[in-house]
Amino acid sequence: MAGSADLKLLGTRQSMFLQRVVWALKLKGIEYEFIEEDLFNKSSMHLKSNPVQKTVPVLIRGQKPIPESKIILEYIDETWKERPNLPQDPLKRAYMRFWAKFIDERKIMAAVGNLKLLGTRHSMFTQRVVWALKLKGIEVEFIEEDLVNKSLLLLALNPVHKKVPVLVHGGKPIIDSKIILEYIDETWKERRLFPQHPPERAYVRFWAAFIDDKLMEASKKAFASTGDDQVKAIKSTVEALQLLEEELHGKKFFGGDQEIGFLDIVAGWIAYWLQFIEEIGGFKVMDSTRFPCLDLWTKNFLQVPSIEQNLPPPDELRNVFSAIRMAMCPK
Ligand SMILES: N[C@@H](CCC(=O)N[C@@H](CS)C(=O)NCC(=O)O)C(=O)O
Repeated sequence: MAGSADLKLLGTRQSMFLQRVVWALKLKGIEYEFIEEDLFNKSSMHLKSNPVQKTVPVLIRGQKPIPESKIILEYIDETWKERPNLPQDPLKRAYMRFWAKFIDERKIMAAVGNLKLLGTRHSMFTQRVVWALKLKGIEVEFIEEDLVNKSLLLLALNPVHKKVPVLVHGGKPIIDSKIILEYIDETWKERRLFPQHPPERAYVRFWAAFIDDKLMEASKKAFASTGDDQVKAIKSTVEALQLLEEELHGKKFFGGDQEIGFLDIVAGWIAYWLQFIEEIGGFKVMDSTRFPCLDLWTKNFLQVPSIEQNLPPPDELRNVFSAIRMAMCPK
């Protein structure tokens, strides 16, 4: 193998800029030592090797650091000449540099421009954000993600969880649907989704956490299991639904009698996705006799225009859930 024993590459594994350098080194069969950096706690080697921009990747050869992915690619190509990646002709090299600069500055940066939402149409978490934006009349550019083949943009914006939804506002990513809902409500104050008083705000946050952590987790287990495990998970789902039924008692919406709010949006998957989770998972928990308040709430919630007009098609959901169930419970 070519390369040098003192070739070090500083970076973070999720970074698309790091991967460019990894690919170039691999293509040329060059050995190197990879040093994972923590961008929240930059090492002294990192800060010393790129004191100007303090970014990674940085390639260090001997004692000499080379920062910036595109500059590193050129350095690699000029140093190890086997399997050249850059054209030899100066005009073609100039064109290549032009387009490489364009891709970094215009394409990636444009994608993280004003207000974008990375998500998938079938995702109940993504849809929470879509509904909130619609209710407030805010336009967003929707970027459909393929979760089987996640985009570099998603990995760069949400390197920790690599999940959708991600809202990008003014170039800054906001992650996790419930956090995004709070962000939206704090940023665009028309048509408030949250109550105004701190105790009520704390209260809706509590129930939102209950919906995701208890009810959704239990129904996910019921969906992804069979036999005794499924029976146990169904029981937990019903118990959680019962608590929610009691919470809703006497109200049209979780957010009050007039209009839907944060908690209705978080609970929205119960009104629509749950029926497909039940159908494909082969179990039944919702019924109007057992949960009359939730049943009525479902009907009212699905009639709200911003919700009704923004639901994924049933067949699409059936296909998605069938594929997941098949992967989890193959038979
Ligand atoms: N707690 C997160 C959950 C998001 C989530 O689980 N998103 C799914 C799509 S429905 C995802 O991106 N999955 C990709 C993966 O797990 O790799 C939120 O509320 O935003």
